[in-house]
Amino acid sequence: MGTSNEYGSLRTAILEGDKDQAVAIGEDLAANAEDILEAVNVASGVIREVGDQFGAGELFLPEMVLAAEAMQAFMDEVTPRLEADAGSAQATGKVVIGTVQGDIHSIGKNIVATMLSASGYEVVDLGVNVVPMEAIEAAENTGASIIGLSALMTTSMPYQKEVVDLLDALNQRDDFWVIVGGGPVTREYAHDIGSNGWAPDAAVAVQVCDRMLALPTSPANSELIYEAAE
Ligand code: B12
Repeated sequence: MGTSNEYGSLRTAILEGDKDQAVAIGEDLAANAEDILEAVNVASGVIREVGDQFGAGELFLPEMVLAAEAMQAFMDEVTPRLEADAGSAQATGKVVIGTVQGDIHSIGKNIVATMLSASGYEVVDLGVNVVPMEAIEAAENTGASIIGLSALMTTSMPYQKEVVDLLDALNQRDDFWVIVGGGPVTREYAHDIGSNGWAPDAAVAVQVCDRMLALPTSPANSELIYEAAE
């Protein structure tokens, strides 16, 4: 476990946008933390705090940018350890994942991609600002069975729906499992837009993908999967 002191320093480093300090703490936690996912969850909580302060007008865009850079620098340090710890499963399926159109938030999507690939999935990361048709074509061209869509803004969430609608319109709804997530994306929303899966974090995302692929039903006929099997 990282010490609460170290988590305190990590919090300060991200809040203050201190990249060097975030890298130093990341290095140390990558080498010594017992549970690296716990450290990632702490950092994720801090960057959300920054978002809340931004939303409340208590800090401004340049500060949010610096905090995000510190968070990203921290993630760069700990990602290899995250991969190593989750790793060693056999390949189970192929996923294309991206952040939807109009949205450039990548941190959470990257964590999900890392956890999936460390858990044995072949992951094709389409990056950010992915238009609906691009996601579908990429899934087709790579032979993926799952399309993962991240949205961090209320204004970009409708593009998750658009992917599902397009699959319907193209008569391809049964070809791919769709899983959605990201800060404002609720389980209810995922259900309402006809997604197959939803997860609040990366660990659950892996479990939901495992469950979707094990289902006897086809995507068009499945209920929303949103948690690990009991
Ligand atoms: C960091 C950040 C940024 C960084 C992004 C850096 C980067 N490379 O990603 C920067 C500074 C660049 C940025 C820019 C902007 N941002 Co911003 N940003 C954030 C912030 C603070 C944190 C997001 C984050 O990284 N969270 C940490 C990660 C780990 O959590 P997560 O993304 O939720 O991911 C986890 C789960 O959701 C889930 N998950 C995520 N994706 C997926 C996908 C699948 C398939 C599954 C199953 C699960 C899953 O698993 C993840 C891991 O556990 C949020 C605040 C917030 N509460 O989200 C605002 C926030 C999202 N941003 C916001 C805004 C407004 C903007 C800007 C428009 C600001 C501006 N005026 O320019 C621009 C957006 C430009 C654009 N077109 O996209 C608003 C959005 C409001 C809205 N409309 O909904 C927020 C909510 C801040 C706020 N309170 O106002 N931002």
